[in-house]
Amino acid sequence: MKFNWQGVAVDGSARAGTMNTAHGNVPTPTFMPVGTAGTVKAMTMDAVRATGAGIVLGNTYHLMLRPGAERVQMAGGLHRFMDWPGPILTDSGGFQVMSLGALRKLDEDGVTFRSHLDGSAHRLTPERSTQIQHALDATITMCFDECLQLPATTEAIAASMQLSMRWAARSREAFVARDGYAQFGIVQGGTDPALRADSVRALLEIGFEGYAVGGLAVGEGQQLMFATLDATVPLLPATAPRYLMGVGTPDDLLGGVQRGIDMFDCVMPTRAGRTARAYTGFGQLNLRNARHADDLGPLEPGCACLACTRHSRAYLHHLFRAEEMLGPMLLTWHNLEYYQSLMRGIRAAILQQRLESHAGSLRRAWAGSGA
Ligand code: PRF
Ligand code: ZN
Repeated sequence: MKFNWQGVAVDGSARAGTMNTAHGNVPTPTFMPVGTAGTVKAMTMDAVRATGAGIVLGNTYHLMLRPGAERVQMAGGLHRFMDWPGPILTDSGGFQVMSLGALRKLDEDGVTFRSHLDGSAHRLTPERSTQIQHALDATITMCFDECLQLPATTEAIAASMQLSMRWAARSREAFVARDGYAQFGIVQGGTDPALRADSVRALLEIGFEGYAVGGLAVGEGQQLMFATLDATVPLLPATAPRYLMGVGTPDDLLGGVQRGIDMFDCVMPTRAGRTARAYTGFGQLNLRNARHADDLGPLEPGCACLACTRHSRAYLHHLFRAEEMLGPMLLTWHNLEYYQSLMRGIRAAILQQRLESHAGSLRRAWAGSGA
């Protein structure tokens, strides 16, 4: 079978569709839980499945350092190793290496860096990153790119984007095509519309199965991020999936879908869950707060997750105060359930051509403090 994305409905710039892959089909728009080190932190894969997730993300950087890509390959690939038979997208390692700051050295050929685990020296190039992602058996492989820290001068952003485009061409050369598998190019260019357009042109010239928008959610703020999407997404082919990397809050996801994005990933729901912060339809709340100590009601009425169907806010509050590991487990489950149900609701609204009014009700409910 071929990898592809098929549109089902359009509502304004938003699209609902199906992404078909070697490891199963994914309804879009979709949110990909982050499984950095071969695990969605604090979750069993059955629990991840139960939230309705269709695809998860893995990381080249972390898995190459531990346990090692070839070891995962010997274990039958990442799908079998982590017990996720569905599609897996792996990030290329470029972004993760950059966030190490002083521990790296970048040249035309690639990046040399020191492991955050033991200080050992490693090198990533477009070729090596692509090989590692193949060894992991990633369904979707990402190009090796540089994600520049903003703010930066236009000259620095242009030079970085052009390097990423040369690396994209080398990543494509190293990609071994197989039925149902894909490689996505990554648009860079900061918040400069002209550089973004240049980057899109360069990637279209190479040709990929899908396109990601990188280099955003790096401190520029939601307004500039949305403006950059407005200038970038319409230039991408209507027939290919579009992925906004490392984004975001529920409101970011909604705004991204309204601008034509199909795929998202972010550590927010999992990381927040480990630190007692819950995402709900009525905004965020912190379960460590004393006002929950005697609240025997559910965290979020109507939520299908284990935390909400079987436990009270008082119990969740107790678990976090006592530093019991079930607290992070239950709240991660809730947050992932919230993100998946958010995407299901958005998709249903697109199918019924009522995304605008659905977005209005979501935003009003987030803003009201019914928590
Ligand atoms: N590039 C890659 N991964 C990423 C990003 C990027 O620009 C971002 C940007 N927020 C998140 N993850 N390869
Ligand atoms: Zn819940």
